Amino acid sequence: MSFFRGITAFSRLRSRLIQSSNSLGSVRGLQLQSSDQDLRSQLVELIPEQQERLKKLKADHAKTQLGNITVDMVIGGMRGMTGLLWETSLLDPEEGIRFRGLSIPECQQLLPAARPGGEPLPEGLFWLLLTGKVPSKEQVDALSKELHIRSTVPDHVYKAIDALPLSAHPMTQFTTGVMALQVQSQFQKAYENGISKAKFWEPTYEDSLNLIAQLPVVASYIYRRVYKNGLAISADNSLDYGANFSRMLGFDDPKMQELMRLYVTIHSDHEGGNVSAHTAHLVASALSDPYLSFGAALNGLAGPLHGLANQEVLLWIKSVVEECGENITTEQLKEYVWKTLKSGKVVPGYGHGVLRKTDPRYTCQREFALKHLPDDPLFQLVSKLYEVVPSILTELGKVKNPWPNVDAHSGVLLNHFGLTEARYFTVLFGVSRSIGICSQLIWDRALGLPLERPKSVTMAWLENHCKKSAV
Ligand code: NMX
Ligand code: MLT
Repeated sequence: MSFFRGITAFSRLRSRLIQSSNSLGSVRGLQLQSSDQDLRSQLVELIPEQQERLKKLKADHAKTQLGNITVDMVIGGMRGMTGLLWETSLLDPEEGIRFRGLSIPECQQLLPAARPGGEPLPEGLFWLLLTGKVPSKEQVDALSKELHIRSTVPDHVYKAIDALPLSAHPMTQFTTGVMALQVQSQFQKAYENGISKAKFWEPTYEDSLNLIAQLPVVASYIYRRVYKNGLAISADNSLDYGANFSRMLGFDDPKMQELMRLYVTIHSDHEGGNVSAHTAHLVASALSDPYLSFGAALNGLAGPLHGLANQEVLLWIKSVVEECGENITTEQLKEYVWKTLKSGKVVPGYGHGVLRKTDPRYTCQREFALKHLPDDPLFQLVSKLYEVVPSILTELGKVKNPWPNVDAHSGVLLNHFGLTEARYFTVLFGVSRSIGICSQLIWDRALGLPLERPKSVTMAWLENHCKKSAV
């Protein structure tokens, strides 16, 4: 154990020395530059017009109805109840997610890529979510550089993670790392120093960029700590966000870099009502800083009905292979699915709270697999499941969406390139989700959105209300 800790400490120091060669002073330099290349300057221009837009909406339509609230919405997890303002993306039940109006295929076509015709750079998606504009390659490259400059993780963060046993779930280690990062919150300091409400968005922006920049470093530290004997790999500042994350995890294959770019792009945002985004938005409405809010979001993401489903899917697929072998017949597969359902479990990766068709995030991962790993046996099993599961879930009679979601596919792609440790998968989801959540948190503060505090009622209140309504 002490040998292990020795290696960890040495490699950690090495990676930190490389990171700290970037001075924080140059971040300020970048931010002060007012040019098209600078994300912050774009926000400075956009914020007043969006504030006016919200003011007008309030003045003209404050009492316009958005539908009726029914009892089943109150006791059924608020499904179908419109109750949140979330600017960065919108989910259509049939068509799937649009990021600032762009579908996933449109993002793949329009956002800058590292290679011609390649997958979008997640930095470009971040720019799009934050500003509503498609950035140029130069703008994205400048943002990549800025994120590198901001990526130095303080020493105490590694120590906080190291205090946990190696057996702690990677998501527990990740949330611990995020809470340790919170010590550097500029929002918290500014609030303590009496910052005016009109300026709240500025330290929120700083915290958000620092958090997004540092998460891959923390996440890969956890991966290397748990699965690779603590041998950390240093960042390469010449690489983009996705490729550098892949490198720090230990994967240099250009196809894996492309997968990471796609993965981080498509998991980033799914409008505001999903558990992680909603949690962050709620917590941030109390003026908790982005670290506190995102830490809370991660705890929701770690649940098996939400982000942990990607772990569950690969473990379940591997259990199918273990029991029935790789050349499983359709009949055997049907039997296995029924066995899962009859034992009171869900089929992971299928179903959704809002979607009513196949998730386009599933479809684009399938296209990636067809292009890069068509013969992978687990990919072929995922394809077979697509033929078998929806009709069984439909037969069950109660499942509103029998089609696959994003998590049904992600694990087999990572597994193909050597990232086989299913328990780690939700951490990757978390790194990506920071991009959507932080983009919206900046707008929450820029628009001055209030404390979130819906009304709750008791069963007795509902019974009385229904009795009175029936008269
Ligand atoms: N397997 C078995 N039963 C299911 C499934 C499934 N994949 N999906 C829904 N059901 C059941 C659900 O448990 C509920 O049963 P009961 O009335 O006995 O409680 C019934 O069908 C109705 O549920 P829905 O209204 O269709 O779904 P809901 O909106 O409540 O839940 C999920 C949505 C995503 C939680 C649910 O579909 C599920 O548990 N899926 C499997 C887990 C999963 O893949 N989660 C990842 C979602 C995406 N993400 O990344 O967050
Ligand atoms: C997500 O990406 O957050 C999931 O698909 C869950 C959801 O949208 O409710």
